[in-house]
Amino acid sequence: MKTKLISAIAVFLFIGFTVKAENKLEKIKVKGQCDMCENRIETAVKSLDGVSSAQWDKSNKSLTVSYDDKKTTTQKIQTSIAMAGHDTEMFSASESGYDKLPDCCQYKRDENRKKNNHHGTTESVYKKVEKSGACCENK
Ligand SMILES: [Cu+2]
Repeated sequence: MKTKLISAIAVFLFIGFTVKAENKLEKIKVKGQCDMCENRIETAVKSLDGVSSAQWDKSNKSLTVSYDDKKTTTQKIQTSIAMAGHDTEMFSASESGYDKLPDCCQYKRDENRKKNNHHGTTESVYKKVEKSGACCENK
């Protein structure tokens, strides 16, 4: 009886570890300028379901994010960032989103940046993110 209980616990622990192992660590280039940007970017990412940590580095403009890839995707993460006004590797912020940023946050935009944002093919992701209340501006 006791051995059965112990093996049951062992199985649960094992499952626990495998679930944890599915956490994905990713580095994404995100444009930004200052500490306010850092706050804005990290808040936008952390508000998504499944994200366990987000850290944006001002000096190399790189976001390190850890997330459960069953609950969210890099597309959703980058959509959320673009919606907050910051260009990512995958998506660009809308002109109006960028213009809304305070002066100190108006980072230099890449002329060759990807022009796809939350229009066209990424529209569905955008809507999903918006419905889940991920947009930092809704808070
Ligand atoms: Cu800023």
